[in-house]
Amino acid sequence: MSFEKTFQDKVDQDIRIEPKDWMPDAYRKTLIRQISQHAHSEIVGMLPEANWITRAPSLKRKATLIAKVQDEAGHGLYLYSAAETLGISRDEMLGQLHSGKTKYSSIFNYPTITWADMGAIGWLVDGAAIMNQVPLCRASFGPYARAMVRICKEESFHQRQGFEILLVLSKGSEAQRRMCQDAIDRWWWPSVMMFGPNDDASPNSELSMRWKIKRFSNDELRQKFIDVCVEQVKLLGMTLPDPDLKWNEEKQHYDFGPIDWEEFKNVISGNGPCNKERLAARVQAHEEGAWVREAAMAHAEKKNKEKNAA
Ligand code: BYC
Repeated sequence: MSFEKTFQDKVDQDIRIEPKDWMPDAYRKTLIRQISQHAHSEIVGMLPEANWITRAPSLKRKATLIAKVQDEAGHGLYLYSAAETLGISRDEMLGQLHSGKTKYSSIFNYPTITWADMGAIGWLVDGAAIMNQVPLCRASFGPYARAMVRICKEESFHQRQGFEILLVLSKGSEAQRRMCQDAIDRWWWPSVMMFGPNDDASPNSELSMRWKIKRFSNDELRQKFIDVCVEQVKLLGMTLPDPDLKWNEEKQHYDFGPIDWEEFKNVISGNGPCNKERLAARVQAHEEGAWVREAAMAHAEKKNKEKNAA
């Protein structure tokens, strides 16, 4: 039996592929692409929220937001580790991020301009992330799937804390209610775009579905997300900024309005509202952290020498 066939048989039988197993080059390549971009999204995703740590409206809110941002760093680390098992180094992945060669999620190129944005990010952005990531817990590549289990548990907490921020604002003063609606209006369409291009314009989907990296298509997940949000927004007494949202009895799903794919393309090609700012902040943090990496290496080397001398 060919290596290729043994591999596909395992995938078809839902037997996990592990780092030392034989795998097609294209499978390895697409996993490195997806997992590293996912890791980058987690660490770039820390930036818009970190922006509000000093301005959170209470000590409790500040503590919760710090914990959430810290969780995102942890997610990035699990994911970089999972990608490293495929034979790429963390340095190389970070180099690709900093040079603009690899992408990170479009969503983090939008600004966070009011406190309500922390609620909208938790509810909508983490909500979209969960919808996309729960199926990834069953991805065919073992290290990725296992990393996703813990990530999803934490994302689910993030989503609830975001919704609760909006719930409090939605019951507040007129100005707070306006702030809540404004944040939903600004984050809705970018969140809908997070799922990626329509299925017929998604070049990676066919193979990723065959290899069970992806279990649902971009459009299927987007539809599920929209269906859930239409119900949840009612609890806030707010609205979603789409006049075309309408229950479709035949499909048993909500119809929705056209997505601005021009905007999406612009954002993923580096021209969104905050792309330059986000990358500059990442590069600066990396450069300022060089001494920590050097100190850790020197310490490891010293310990190694001591061990060898003993
Ligand atoms: N943004 O063929 P397609 C988070 C790219 S972090 C930018 O459908 P695929 C969180 C795509 O990469 C959320 N680029 O691709 C963190 C491809 O370009 P390349 C991140 C996008 O891979 C902190 C091209 O468009 N989640 O949750 O089959 C705080 C064609 O697309 C986007 C993940 O990364 C986008 N939105 O499907 C809070 C999940 N969409 O790579 C929350 C893991 C598409 O060929 N990733 N592109 O140059 C995935 O599930 C899949 O990679 C995607 C795209 C569904 C995103």
